[in-house]
Amino acid sequence: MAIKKKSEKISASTDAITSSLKETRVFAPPREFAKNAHIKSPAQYQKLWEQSVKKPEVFWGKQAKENLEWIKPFKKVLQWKAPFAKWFTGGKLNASANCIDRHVTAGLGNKAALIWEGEPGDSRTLTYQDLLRETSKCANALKALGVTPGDRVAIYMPLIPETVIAMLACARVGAMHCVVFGGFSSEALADRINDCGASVVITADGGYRKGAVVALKQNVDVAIERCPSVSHVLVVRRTGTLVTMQPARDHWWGEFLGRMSSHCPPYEADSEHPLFLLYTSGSTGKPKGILHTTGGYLLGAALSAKIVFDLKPSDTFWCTADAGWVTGHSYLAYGPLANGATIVMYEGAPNHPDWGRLWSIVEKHRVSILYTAPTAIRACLRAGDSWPAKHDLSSLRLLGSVGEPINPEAWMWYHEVIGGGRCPIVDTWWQTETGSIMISPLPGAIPQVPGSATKPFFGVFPDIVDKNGKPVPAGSGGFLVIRKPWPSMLRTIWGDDERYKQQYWSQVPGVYFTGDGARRDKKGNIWIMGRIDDVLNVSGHRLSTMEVESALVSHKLVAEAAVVGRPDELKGEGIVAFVTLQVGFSASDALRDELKKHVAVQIGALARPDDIRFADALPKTRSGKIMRRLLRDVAAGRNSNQDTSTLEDLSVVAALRADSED
Ligand code: 7RM
Repeated sequence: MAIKKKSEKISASTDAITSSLKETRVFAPPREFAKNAHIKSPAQYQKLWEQSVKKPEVFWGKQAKENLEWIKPFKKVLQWKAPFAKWFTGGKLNASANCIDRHVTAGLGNKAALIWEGEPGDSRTLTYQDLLRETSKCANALKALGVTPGDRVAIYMPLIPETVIAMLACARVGAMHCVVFGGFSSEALADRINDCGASVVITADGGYRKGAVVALKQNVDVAIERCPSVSHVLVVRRTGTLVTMQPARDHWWGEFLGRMSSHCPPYEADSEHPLFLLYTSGSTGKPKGILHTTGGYLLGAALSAKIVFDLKPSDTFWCTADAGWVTGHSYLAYGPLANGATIVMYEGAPNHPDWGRLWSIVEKHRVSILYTAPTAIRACLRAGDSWPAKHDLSSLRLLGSVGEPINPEAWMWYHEVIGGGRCPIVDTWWQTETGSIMISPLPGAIPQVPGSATKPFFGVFPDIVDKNGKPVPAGSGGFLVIRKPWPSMLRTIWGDDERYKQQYWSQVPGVYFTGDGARRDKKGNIWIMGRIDDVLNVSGHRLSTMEVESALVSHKLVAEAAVVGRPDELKGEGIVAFVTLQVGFSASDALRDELKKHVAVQIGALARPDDIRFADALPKTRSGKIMRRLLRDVAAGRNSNQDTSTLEDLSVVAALRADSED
């Protein structure tokens, strides 16, 4: 393996985003892996990809027939009245039947569908047969509570099997689920319930997180005081925490489902019948309810799970995402279950009781595919190699990353320390809005380059353009857009078609605007450069914050970094970096200077931070995305009126304000 790294000076540019990351290490798929993979070579990938974008309707029509079970076949693959798409019209199917019943019918009833581990160490395994019984009972319970097709059901749960069961039960009766992350406040929950008008809330008495109990039911009680649409609450007993049950409104899951039949015929949903709503925080204003529908979404999730993770019947697939995030929809639940795989699910924190937890789960359940976020990888890297070293990780054959750009240092650690140098890494770029993976190496076919998401998935036609919509040359940064509709694309923002049009289809007319910056290198590999709102403008040069962060993290003492701009009279924007250090090292003025110099050497003097602030932790959402808009306020010394409902730990911000260089 050739290890070579260099950086180049920044060149002046006004429209494009200047790129300085020059990662040149390449990891070809291991021969054995490629031999057994669904897609085995670059040529095979290239041929299929070209077919898929030249004749998308032929490609997707074939895939939909092969990968999904239809109650009634579809008549037309795509109806496209930009920007509104309808996929597989005339077809009828049920998502829960595709994820469960068809595998039971195929004789896999006794196969483990879901292996779950609670934070305290308790565990449960559900076979496909078990999943069918529990999902059917829950579906009947929803019907008994008055839920009908098209209704909305809010799910506010810890990560326990009932969360997936509840999602599948909604799909079974044709109701839309709206999963709200269990770490969100009652305020955030109420806003989302009110936006979608949910009639039922499914929750638990509590959930375990870092050894403590999160009082979920209590939050629900507070939230629905101002949610007139809610008529019933179904409560799973998880922690035994004392809760108040309001007669007629609140029901214990165990008792209520105990009275239900374990048979529930799946609702025959039109392909475009809504499947779920998932809220994402827009950069401003109220959260957006992203709408996904049945046939297209399920095909996107199922096919990408199969091809990108090279899923085989023998795999044990662990996606560490919470169900409250889109990754928990597509790759914890729908994608792998549609493929009849065995999934692993873990309730708690990665460092409970210590930093060996993830690796002990991999060892115990013989996980073969692990899919997690760079933030978790960096946290584990920071905790040190001694934790994974205590465990047998030889069951792993493939690793995945999602949520943020993965910096080359974290990539290399993941590859060597976790993957033992033998596992390909798929760096998967996608969004809540895209529903499924859009850009990623295929593990048996595409050479991986640390930090690059590499190539588009089948049927995905990305481009990188300037603000006038003109493609930028190779090597230049620009806006990432998608030129053609794809089956798992969002259909609209709930209740707001105008905002949907304006936000995603108007910035560059006629194409889908991702909001991310990216560049393509000479080999055609795509590099995601982060959200365009995060781009810095220093003396007329547009710099990607992510690249300055990557340069900081390449210093051996730095664990994690977040870079933002602050108003600067001379330069337009000055650069402020928030830095956490590796365990055992402390901040000093000397280190501050050293880090500034390090960035200047790595990228160029222009990218040298004006201010570096050391911190114990950075403010993040629970899916691990750094909340830079909050840090911009901290950097500028402003009080913040940002929406902090998605922030994991509010105290982090107070601590950052306290540590100022000036
Ligand atoms: C799946 C998910 C979407 C945003 C997206 C990007 C960032 C996600 C990667 C990535 C670089 C990746 N959905 N992002 N994956 N950036 N490389 N592999 O994260 O809706 O929660 O976020 O996340 O900015 O636009 S999301």
